[in-house]
Amino acid sequence: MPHRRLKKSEPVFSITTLPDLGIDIKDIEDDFKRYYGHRLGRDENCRSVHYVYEALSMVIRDRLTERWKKTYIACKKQDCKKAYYLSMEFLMGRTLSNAMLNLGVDDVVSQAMYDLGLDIEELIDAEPDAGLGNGGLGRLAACFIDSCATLQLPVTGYGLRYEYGMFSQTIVNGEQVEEPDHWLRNGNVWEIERLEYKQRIKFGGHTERHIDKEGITRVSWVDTHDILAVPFDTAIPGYQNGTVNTLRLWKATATEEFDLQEFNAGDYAESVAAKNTAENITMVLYPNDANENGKALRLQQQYLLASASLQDVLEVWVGRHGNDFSNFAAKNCFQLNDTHPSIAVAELMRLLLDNHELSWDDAWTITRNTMAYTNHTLLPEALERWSVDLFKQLLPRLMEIIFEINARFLAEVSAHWPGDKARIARMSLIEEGDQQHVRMAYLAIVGSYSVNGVAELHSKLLQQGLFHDFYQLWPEKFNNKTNGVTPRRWLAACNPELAELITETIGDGWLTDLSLLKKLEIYVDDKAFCKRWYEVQQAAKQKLIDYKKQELGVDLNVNALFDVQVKRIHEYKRQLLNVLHVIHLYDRIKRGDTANWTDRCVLIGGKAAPGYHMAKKIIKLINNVSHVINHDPEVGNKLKLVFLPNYRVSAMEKICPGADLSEQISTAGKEASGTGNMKFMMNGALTIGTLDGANIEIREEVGDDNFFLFGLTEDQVENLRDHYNPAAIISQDEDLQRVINLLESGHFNQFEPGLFDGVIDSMKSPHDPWVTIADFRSFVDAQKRVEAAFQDKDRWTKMSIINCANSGKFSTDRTIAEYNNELWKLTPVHVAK
Ligand code: 376
Repeated sequence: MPHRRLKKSEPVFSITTLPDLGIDIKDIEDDFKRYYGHRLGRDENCRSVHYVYEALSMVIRDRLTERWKKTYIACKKQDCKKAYYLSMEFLMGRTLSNAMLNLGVDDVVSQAMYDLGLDIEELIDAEPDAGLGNGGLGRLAACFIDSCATLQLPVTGYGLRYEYGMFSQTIVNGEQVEEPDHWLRNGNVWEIERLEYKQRIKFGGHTERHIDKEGITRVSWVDTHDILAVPFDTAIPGYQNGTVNTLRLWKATATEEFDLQEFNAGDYAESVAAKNTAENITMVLYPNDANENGKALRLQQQYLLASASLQDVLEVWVGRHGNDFSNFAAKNCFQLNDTHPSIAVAELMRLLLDNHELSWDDAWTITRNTMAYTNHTLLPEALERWSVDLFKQLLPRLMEIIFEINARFLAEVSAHWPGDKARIARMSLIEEGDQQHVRMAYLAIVGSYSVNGVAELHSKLLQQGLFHDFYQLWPEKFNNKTNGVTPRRWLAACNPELAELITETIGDGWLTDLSLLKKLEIYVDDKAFCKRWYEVQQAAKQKLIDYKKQELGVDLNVNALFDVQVKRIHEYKRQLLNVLHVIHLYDRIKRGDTANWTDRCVLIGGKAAPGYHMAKKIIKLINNVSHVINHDPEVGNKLKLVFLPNYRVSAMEKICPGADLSEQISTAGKEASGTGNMKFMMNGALTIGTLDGANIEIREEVGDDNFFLFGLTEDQVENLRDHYNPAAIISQDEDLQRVINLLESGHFNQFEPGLFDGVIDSMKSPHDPWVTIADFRSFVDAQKRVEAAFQDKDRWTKMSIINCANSGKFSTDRTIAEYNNELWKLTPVHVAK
């Protein structure tokens, strides 16, 4: 055992007496040289930018670690309530530039690197993204922990340390090809492995009952195949406030005795293979946002996260309070990021009942007062269900506990609605049928004191639709927390020129109180300010153009309207509606209808789940249309369509400062919130959007005149369902007819006959859930209003300023303050800077 605890010897030193590390240019340069030369063993002849990046990162990381310890000590001293954000995904992106900004050393470090003949931008770009998430839900978790640290709230993020993150996307012959993302290949200087805090996780086996001394039935879960969860910690710095919180990610490894058993049986190879099986659990992030589910490995991942994190928290609790849990719920709370970690409800019950010998009622009271659940999607196909058979096999004790929770819950339902059999079947945690399934969302609702949606409309629809029965039973549990994004990464770091202009104009308070951006509004009539705003926007566009020229070899025109849609490829997000509009513009050029034309570059990017065939076809269609348009000399600069490959956090950091128009065009009622919409708005882009998710609140903030609204409302979409007739709509709209004809004639797939039949048929079907055809005319008209506004540069600039000025609500600082004031009730912990 290499990690035995110190027994006889006790340390006679304390690291708190260390002198603080300096942050002057000289300190940074000296430390950098020491790491580069002595630690990494490199010199000026080494041409690899990676080692330079690594040496600088170690310099920054040391300064984080210093503050990290101080935060830890301050929290411990106060014995305050803590919250834990449980999430299968933390889409962190890059760390270096954010760490420098939050430490307040970005200028000094840039200068130090410059003095050494190094370009800080190049070093920042050398870092691989930590792509440990699919999209919105994972990036939200990353923005949340940034805001928690900035608000000095004692919140720890718990997640999984996937060896392979979100796949890397390349486009071959117009099609998506997935490549594994081995992001840890060159090591990760930001993490600290903490073997001393490993946890044991059980799988398989069976349960046994016995009566203890007090005559109480106790359950043991035995003959299990255990694995170990080892934590890797990353520092999460607040914005220039001395606070550094923790993101703790678990890695699965084999237990020592598992190896020994095999060794004793004489099978060396088997034992090494067993190690591999264990490590497989955290090998790869599942790249499916929303569909395809039910894989045993995914359930193992979820349980590992829940069990390791809860045991970690309970270990600290027992270390301080022994087996006295009377205050546990007052001092701890767990926020569940969707249902993915919701097995934590049953696992906390198990640990309290079986390991700490609490009564069912006491354990249940604690559980219900510590868990809170956030829902991120209304799509029924995305609701998690696990087969009872699989559950019994992998987690027999947890299945028993879920059955018991369900029996007691259904008794409550019966008491509330006597004789209402249909309601009991609807509300049961177990879905009956050919095969029984556990409904994870219901487990999360029943086991939590709070259920929230992520935008006003979404929360309302949860209450009126998906979770209506539960809302009737416990209306007080339901609430809304509109999403946000962190303004440090999504404005200050990614758009330093705009940030600088803002700070020069209104001071730097906006970095921690984004509502102050409102002060910009009085400058919309200031000619000099508007001119600078315009110039900064043009420079940001030029930077994006240069970057894309280098990456893709495409030439884009800085005076064209940059029309951007980047997000996961999904039918409900309606990239197809965007493509229909592009084809319509192409058709107008071809028929010479170009009076008063506005040049436009349409940029579309995003990944499709590898098994989502329709989404992959949509990518292929975008690329084929792009090929035809961009190679047509008649089109020239009037119109470009570019697919941006491998969309990810670091790509968005380059894209959002250069966008004029943000496409938020989902079918109303389907996008829970959206967060890309907020990033674009903050950077001064205008939105064309439906009344969906947070778009509604964005429009409320900027006013109707500064938002390009189109499309059916959620009610109208629902009312359309039984009499939707896309064929009739097409026949009555000449423009649309021409677009469909172009598609059907094979104009974009001349050498690939029939390739897009499935895509075209889906839009033409009266059963198309996304009613793309129904919104075409209204979308085209809204795009015309966009063009009119864009042609008037002064008007557009004013609208851009107004959008940025009114983006204050969409800071995660506001979102987290609401979570804290209404749900967590933590006291900020101030740390001496
Ligand atoms: C999954 C969703 C459903 C089922 C399985 C999933 C597995 C992984 C990732 C998922 N992702 C999301 O649900 C997701 O990203 N939802 C998005 O969450 C954002 C943050 O709240 C919202 O802004 C988006 O509207 C929502 O689509």
